[in-house]
Amino acid sequence: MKPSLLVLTFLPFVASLGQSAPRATLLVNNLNKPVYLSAPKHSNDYLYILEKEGVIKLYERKSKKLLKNTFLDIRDKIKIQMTEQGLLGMAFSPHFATDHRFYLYYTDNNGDTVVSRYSVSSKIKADKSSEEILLTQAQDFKNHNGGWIDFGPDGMLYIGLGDGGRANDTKQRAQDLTTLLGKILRVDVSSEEGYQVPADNPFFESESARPEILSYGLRNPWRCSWVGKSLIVADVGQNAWEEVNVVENKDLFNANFGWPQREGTHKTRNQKAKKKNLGKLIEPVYEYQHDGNDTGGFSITGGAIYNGSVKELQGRYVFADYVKPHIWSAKIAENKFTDLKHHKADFAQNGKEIKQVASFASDPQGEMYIISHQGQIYKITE
Ligand SMILES: [Ca+2]
Ligand SMILES: [Ca+2]
Repeated sequence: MKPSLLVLTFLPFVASLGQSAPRATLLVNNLNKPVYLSAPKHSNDYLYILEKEGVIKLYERKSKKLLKNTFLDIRDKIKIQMTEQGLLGMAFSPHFATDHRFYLYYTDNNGDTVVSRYSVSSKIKADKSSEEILLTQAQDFKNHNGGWIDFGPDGMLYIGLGDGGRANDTKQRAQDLTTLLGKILRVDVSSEEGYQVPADNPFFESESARPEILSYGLRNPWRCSWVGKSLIVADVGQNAWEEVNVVENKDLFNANFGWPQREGTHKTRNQKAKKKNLGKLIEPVYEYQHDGNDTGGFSITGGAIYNGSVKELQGRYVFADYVKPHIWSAKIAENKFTDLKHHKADFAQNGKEIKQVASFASDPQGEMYIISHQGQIYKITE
């Protein structure tokens, strides 16, 4: 072979080194309706996998195996009558290494929302008897339960609740400041017991609003994530528009995400929705329509900014549609959402798309996982 041909032959290989396509590698199979996973900050030993019916399983990263021992089983506290109910969210204390505490969001035997605090006996065993219920919220209907909880950059616990359920926010909860439904809450859980409302919460001194409320006008925030000091909120639409919002922490205070007067950027015909609040209206940075195209879908699953080892995805927001087998990524910068890419082919398993993506989650090292409600956890790899 002539030297020049040799160079040419190797060029495509060299070029592909810089931008190899992302892949999804199956990590765990045969789970029972997984919805999320989490791990304490800085840890690298286990992934804590949430199964909706109320079990938290442990994936040991070193042995690449699911442990037989379950971390926690609270199936007796949960009764699922509809798919959006169950054990939905988990957040480890930012000081887990010293306080050994974590937080759960679930719907209970009555279908009502519970946010509670637990402590652990060891890294692989939660102390079930340690449960301290921090918050409860009666649910009107079985759907739209939200379920995201996470600590913010300010050390406060943030909690996302849906509007209670059914259609058109029929009970007008999302704009009603006397209920936690349809809201993002912000509370301080750093004390030994209970929680405090931070004095800078917008309704801290109000007598007519719940002081835990930070933002309102949400239909069913199904997965939010922090990027620096901004929160990315994916709100599930009704029958027309799915939306992504990016809001700086300071702008979340008294923010109105628009529901039920708006679905995405569009005015609804919801005549009953007379209740309104005057806070800053948040316009989504992205919305997609209910259709069968590659850019459409029927129920958004919010993701996160990818911070793992695959160069092509770094700094991009990865998200999905639950009903359609779409996984996308896009750039989000200065409130502009650009360069949408479909990863259908990249993440396919033997030619089959990953279906029913319930959540994305990242480990403390930044690698991202795709959680399929059908029972699989995939890791995004090169
Ligand atoms: Ca509900
Ligand atoms: Ca909205």
